[in-house]
Amino acid sequence: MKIDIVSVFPEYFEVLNLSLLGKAQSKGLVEVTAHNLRDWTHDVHHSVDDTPVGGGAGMVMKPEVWSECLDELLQLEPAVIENTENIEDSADSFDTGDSCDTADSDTAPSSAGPVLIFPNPSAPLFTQQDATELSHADHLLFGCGRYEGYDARIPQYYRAQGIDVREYSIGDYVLNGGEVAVSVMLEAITRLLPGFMGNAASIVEESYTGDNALLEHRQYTKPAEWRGIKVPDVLLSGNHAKVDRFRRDEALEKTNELRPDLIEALDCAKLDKADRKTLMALGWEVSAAHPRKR
Ligand code: 6GU
Repeated sequence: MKIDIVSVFPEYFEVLNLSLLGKAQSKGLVEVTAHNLRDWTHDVHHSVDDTPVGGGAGMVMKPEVWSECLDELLQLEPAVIENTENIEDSADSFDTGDSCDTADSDTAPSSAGPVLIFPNPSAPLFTQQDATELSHADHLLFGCGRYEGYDARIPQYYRAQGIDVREYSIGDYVLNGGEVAVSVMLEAITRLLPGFMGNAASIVEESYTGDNALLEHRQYTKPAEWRGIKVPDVLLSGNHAKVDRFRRDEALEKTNELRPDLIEALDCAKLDKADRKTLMALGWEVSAAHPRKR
C-alpha cells in the first residue's frame, strides 16, 4: 500500500517510522511519504491560505496550491469543470457516509484507483468499517487542512475527476489541524493489512469488528488474586464453553451500559438463545430485526 500525506507540518509524521508502522515499512508492506504543501507554492511567502470569502474569522486553505500538489501526486492533468456555482448547494448532496454500508464491504476493495482523504471535523465519523474498507486500497492520499479548513471546491473538483474522495471526522471535539486525525486513521487502517500484526485472531475478536459489534469483555492475567482482588472463578474453571458465555454476557452488559446505540444496531438473527436471554434480562425486546428497549 502506498500512502502519501500532504501537510504544512510533514515532520509531524516522523513518528510513523517508529513502532509497528516503521516495521511494516521496512518489511515493504507500506510505503509512507509525507510531503510539505509549501513545496507547491510559488510566492516568496509560501502562502497556503487566505481570508474566507463572505467574511468570518481565521484563514482558509487556497485551492490553487492544493490542486498543483494533488494533480502531481495523483498524476492528473489540470481541468476546468463545466457548471460551476452551487452544484453542491442542496442539502441532499452532503455525503452522509452511508453509501458503503453494504454487507460485503468488509472484503470488497474500496476502489481500484487512489483514495483521497481529507480530515474534517464537520464530516461523517470515521469508523472501523471505513478502516477495513480503506485497508483494501492500494494508494491512499491524505490532505491535512490547518486553520479554519480548506476551500470546499477541492474535494468537489477531485470527485468530479472520478477520484474516490472521502472526508472524515475522528470525533466530536476540535483539533488544530488534520495531522493527529490522519495518524489515528492511518493506525486503524494499516494494522489491518495482512502481515502487519503477528496475531490475526486478535483482530477478529476486537470491539467494533464483525457483524455484531460489541464492546470487549474485561481481560485478566495472572496472579489469580492481586491486592485482594480475585479474577472471576469461571475464568479459572478450564470450561471453555462457560468462559465464552461469561465473556459474551459481560460484553453484552458492558455495551448495554456504555453504548446502547451498538445494541440497537445488532442483527437479532445473529444472536443465539443465550444472547437473547441476556438481552431480555437487560430490558431489550429481541423479536424484531434489531433489539428495542422495552
Ligand atoms: Cl478530522 N480535524 C480537526 N481539525 N478536528 C477534528 C477532526 C478532524 N476530527 C475531530 N476533530
